Amino acid sequence: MSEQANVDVVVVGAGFAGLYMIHRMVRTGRSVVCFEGGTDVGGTWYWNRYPGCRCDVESLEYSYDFDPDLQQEWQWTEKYATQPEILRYAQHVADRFELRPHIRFSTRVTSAAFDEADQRWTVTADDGTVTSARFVVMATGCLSSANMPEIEGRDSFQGTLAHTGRYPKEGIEFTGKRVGIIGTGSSGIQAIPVIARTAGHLTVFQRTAQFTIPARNGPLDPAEQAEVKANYAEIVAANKRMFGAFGSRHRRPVRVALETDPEEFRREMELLWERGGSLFLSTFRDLMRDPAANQLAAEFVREKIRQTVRDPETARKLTPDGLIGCKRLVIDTDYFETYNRPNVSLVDVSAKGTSITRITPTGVQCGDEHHELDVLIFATGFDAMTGSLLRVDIVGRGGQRLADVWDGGPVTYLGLGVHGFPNLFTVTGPGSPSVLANMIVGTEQHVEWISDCIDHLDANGYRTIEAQPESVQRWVEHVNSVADQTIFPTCNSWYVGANIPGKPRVFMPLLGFPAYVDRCNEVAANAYEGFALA
Ligand code: N01
Repeated sequence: MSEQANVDVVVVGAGFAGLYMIHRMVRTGRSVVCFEGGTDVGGTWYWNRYPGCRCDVESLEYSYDFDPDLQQEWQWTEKYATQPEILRYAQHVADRFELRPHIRFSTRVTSAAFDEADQRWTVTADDGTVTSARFVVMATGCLSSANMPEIEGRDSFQGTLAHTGRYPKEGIEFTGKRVGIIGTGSSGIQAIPVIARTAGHLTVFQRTAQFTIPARNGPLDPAEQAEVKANYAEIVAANKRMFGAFGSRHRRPVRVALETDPEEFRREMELLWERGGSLFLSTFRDLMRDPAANQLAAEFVREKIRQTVRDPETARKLTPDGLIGCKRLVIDTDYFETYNRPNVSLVDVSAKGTSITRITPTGVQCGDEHHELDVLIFATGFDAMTGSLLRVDIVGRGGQRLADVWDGGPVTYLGLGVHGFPNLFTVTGPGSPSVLANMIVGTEQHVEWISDCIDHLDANGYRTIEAQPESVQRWVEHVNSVADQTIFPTCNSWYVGANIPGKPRVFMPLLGFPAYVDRCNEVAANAYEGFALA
C-alpha cells in the first residue's frame, strides 16, 4: 500500500544525529518525518548490544550540550557508559523532547530521488510509503552498515550466529557453551573478556593483532560529576578546541617524543598507561606524524603485552607489528589478561595454512584444524562512512546516482553536501571529522549548521542549496593533504576502506575538529560560500 505525504524535512536515522535534527526542525516550526530501521531510537547504541559494549569517550563528555537542563539532570553512573545506559539516555531524550511522534520505526528508506521540476525529494521507504520533502538529512551514522565477510559455508552454521553490530535484542546465552569470535577490533576486544567469563570455552580467531590501551573504567565519582556539571560550559568550550573534541580536562603539556630523554619518555608513557583511555597518543605530537617516534610508543605497548600474557607463544601472536594508532586505537578492560584464562584460546588466522577456510555446520575450519562451536560471533566491523549512505539509492539532478558519483571514493564539500544533490545533507559525512572526533559534539555541530542553513535559505527566499564542483574538489584535496602530513593513510584501516573488498582506497575522515568548525562557520558567515544558492 502506498501513502503520500509532504513534509519540509525527511531525516534518515533516529540515532543521536537524527534525534537532535528532529528536535531542531520541530523547534523551528518545520514539518519533519524520520525513518528508522530499528524498533526504537539510539542508532549505533540500539544495534550494538553485544556483551561489553560501551563508549570510549567519557560519559560526561559523550552527552548532548544543546539543553542545559538535560545536561544537569541526567546522571551517568560510570566513567565510560555501557551500551544499555547510553541507549536509555537516547530514549530519555526522545521522550523528554517528544520526538517519537515524528519517527516511523521499523522502516528503512530505500530510495531518494530529486525532482528538478518542483525542486523536491521523493523519498520511498520499505513500507511502501512515498514522502515528498524539500530537504533530506542523512543521519545514517558512520559505522552502521555491518560487514559480514563472505566466508564459504557461513550460512550453513547450525549453532547461533550473530554480528556484534546487529546483535539480537534477546541476547545470547554463553554459559558452558563453545563460543567462537572472529575479529579483534574495538568490538571484539570489548566482547572477548566478558564472553570469556561465562563461556565453557572461547576461541578467538585473530587475523591482525591490535594495539589496545586499558580504559581504567569505574563508577563515576559523584563529586567529579558535580564538579564537571558546575563547569560544563567552560569544559565543552575547551573540548571543542581539542583535536578530537574531548578530553580537555586531562590535557598534558604537548611535547616531541624524539626530542625527549628516553627515561622521561618512559615515565610519561607509564603515566598515560596508568591513566588509560583514548588520549594515550596525544601528549607527544610527533607520534602520529613520524614513524620513528610512533615506534617508541608502539614498543612500549608491545612490552606491556609481553608482561601481561603468561604464555609466550600467545603473547607473540597478540603482539602487533606496525604503527600504533594508525588503525583506530582500541580501549579495553582486561583484554590481554583474558588470555591467561584456561578457557580461552587464540587462533592466528593471518597465515595461509591457518586462515579460515570455511564455516561448517558445526564450527570453523582453519587449514587442517576444525574448531567445534555452539555459538559464532562476527566482530568483523562495518562498511564505514559510505556504507549506510550508499545502501539508499540516492538519485540527484540529471538522474545521477550517488553510488556512481562516489565510484572512485566519496567526494563532498565539508562532509555536508555533494555536488549534484541539492538540499541533501549528510551528518558527519565523509570529509568531516566524524569518527575522529567525539561523535555527539560532531553531530550537534552539523545539525546546528544545517538548521541555520535552512533558516538562511528561507529568510532569503532561496529554494535550494548545492555544493559547487570546484569547492568539492578543493575540499577533497584539503582532506587528503591534511591526512598526508600524518601516518594515518599508510595503514590498511577502515578509515581508508581497506576492510571492504573492492572499496576505493580514500582516507575518508578529516583530521582536526577545531579548524574544521572554524571553516564551517566562515562558510556560513560568507553567505554559504562554495555552495550555489538558487
Ligand atoms: O570493527 P573493525 P569493529 N576474517 O573493523 C576482522 C567503533 N567502535 O566493529 O584487522 C578474519 O575495527 C578484522 O581483521 P583485520 C570504532 O571506531 C567503537 O571492531 O582486517 N577476520 C578486525 O580484527 C571501531 O574502530 C567502540 O585483519 C576478519 C575485525 O574483524 C569501529 O567501530 C566499540 C575478517 C574488525 O575490526 C569498528 O570496530 C566498538 C575475515 N574475513 C566499535 N573480516 C567504542 O567506542 C574482518 N575481520 C569503544
